[in-house]
Amino acid sequence: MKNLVFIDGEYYEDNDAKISVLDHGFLYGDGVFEGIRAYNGKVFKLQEHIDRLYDSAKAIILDIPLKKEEMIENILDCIRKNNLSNAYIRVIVTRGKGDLGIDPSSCKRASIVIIAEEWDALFGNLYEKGLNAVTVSIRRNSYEAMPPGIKSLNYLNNILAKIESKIKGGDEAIILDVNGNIAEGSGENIFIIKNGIIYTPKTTTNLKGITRETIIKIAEEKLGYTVKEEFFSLFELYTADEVFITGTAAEVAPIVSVDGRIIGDGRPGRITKQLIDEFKNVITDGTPIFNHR
Ligand code: PXG
Repeated sequence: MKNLVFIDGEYYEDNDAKISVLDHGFLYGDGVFEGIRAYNGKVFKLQEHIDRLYDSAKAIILDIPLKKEEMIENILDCIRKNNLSNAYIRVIVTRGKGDLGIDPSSCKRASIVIIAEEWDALFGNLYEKGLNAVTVSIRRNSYEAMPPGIKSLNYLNNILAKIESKIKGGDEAIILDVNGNIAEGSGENIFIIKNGIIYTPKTTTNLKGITRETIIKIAEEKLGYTVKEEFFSLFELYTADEVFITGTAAEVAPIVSVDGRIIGDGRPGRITKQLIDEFKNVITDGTPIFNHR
């Protein structure tokens, strides 16, 4: 069956779902997006994703021509139109159609695209045995150049990291910040565990991940672990007892080696597995796709 894509209030079959080449999202990557998942008929952390989308838009002075509640209704409607109960939902807001030239003042109205598809967890069969990660030479955009908290349509920084990780034979990239501390994966936040304490970098060098937030809450409130939000270096990463990454696409993925250094005993760690189990419990909670309100 063909997917139905929402563009500015209308639905199009995916082959016919098109945006103008004069849209500044296409011309300059001028826009913002979210990746959201639904599990068993419920959208996970929908309000949090919407809040982040509108915050990203605000940070780039982009007016989204829908109220948050309307956006939520359109997202739920798009999932229903595609008859999905497990879904990956991509919401894209572009600057809209304008003149050539970067000045967005010629773009009269932002365009909104919603795509809902089935899409399994990003790393396929790697969750059981864990990922081999590699660090890459490209650094995360500095906060001063482009705050990593803006989920913008310009993902070249992350794409270059992904390409380099594949060239180096890794399953995923680990990106350092401009100071040489660990920032995040190409589309995931990162955690390490040492002597029972969980560490993750502060969010000035990475996206304020919703899965990250969920895992911190599970770790602290449900399992009673100490979580420290602080920067750490390559040495701490290489010598960690456990490493894992988190994201909407990737969910929670254990890392079992970094640049050839075996992490722990080379298998997904005990605490990581505990967190994965608890994560599977909480994703059943969310905004119902049917019977909303
Ligand atoms: N860092 C970056 C750079 C991301 O892009 C995350 C961390 C994790 O954030 P969440 O809120 O998802 O826990 C992301 C999210 C994709 C895709 O299509 C990427 C993300 C999310 C969904 C889909 O590759 N990245």
